[in-house]
Amino acid sequence: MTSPDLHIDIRGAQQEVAVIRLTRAKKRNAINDALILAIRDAFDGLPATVRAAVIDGEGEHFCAGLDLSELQERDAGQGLMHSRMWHAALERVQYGPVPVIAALHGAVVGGGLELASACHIRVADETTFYALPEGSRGIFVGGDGSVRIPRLIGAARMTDMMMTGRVISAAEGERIGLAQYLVPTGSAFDKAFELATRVAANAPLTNYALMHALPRIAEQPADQGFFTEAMMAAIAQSAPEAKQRVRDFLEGKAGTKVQKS
Ligand code: 1HE
Repeated sequence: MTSPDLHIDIRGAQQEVAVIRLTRAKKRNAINDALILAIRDAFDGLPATVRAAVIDGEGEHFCAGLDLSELQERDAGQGLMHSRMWHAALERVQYGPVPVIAALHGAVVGGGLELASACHIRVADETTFYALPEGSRGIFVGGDGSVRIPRLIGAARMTDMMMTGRVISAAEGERIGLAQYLVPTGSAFDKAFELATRVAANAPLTNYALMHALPRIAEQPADQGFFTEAMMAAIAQSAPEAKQRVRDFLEGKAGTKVQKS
């Protein structure tokens, strides 16, 4: 499924980065059914040469969440299926083929925050603000928000956002864990792209472990987590690429030392 509201651009030579852009600025990148399906299919359709992705939004805002104009006519059964459709799409973001960096600015609200929460790294510029207006619209989150957002900021903060309509500023969002990076106005995309380029140069198996093993290990009881970690570590270090990278360090090859930034 494609949508005129989603633009995909593959950049770079070897380890490519996909730039996935919401292009529905007139409606503040509100996500209708066609757009959520296009987001789902965008990740499945990425060429194997792509190693990381950046997702951002055209115009003044990252994303105004669910397209409320489509909400009016749904009954309970349709509402259930609609929410499950969002789950399937955002599952492809979090557990898809490549790490995804969100470049945030302006409104990151409702389903927009759910989309951002499914990404692996969030970079926010100073215009960013976060809200969950579902509370004031008489609805509930339906795009994995009740699962992913408490894992970022805790259930108490999410309850506050939904019950009181609290709007979180860019600075506060970085402090409480909604974004890992806070950057000057207008520079979120550049920073996200720079990070994606760096992430794309990692060994693919390391990125795979971070995307697929780490969140599962974090949910396991410690004893099981330790065991899963050992299995993942053994698989990762057995890859020829890992052996080469370690050899490069031991031979003092340029650019492999940890540097203070
Ligand atoms: C929309 C939507 C939308 C804008 N659905 N059409 N999300 C919300 O409750 C957030 C609703 N939106 C807003 O609060 C504001 O639009 C913004 C703060 C994001 C931006 O404000 P502003 O002044 O720049 O834009 P605007 O004038 O409010 O909106 C411009 C147009 O976009 C306008 O349409 P127009 O035809 O009159 O030009 C708006 O109607 C339209 N628009 N946001 C539909 N969300 C998986 S479940 C997830 C549940 C949720 O996400 S609920 C939260 C929904």
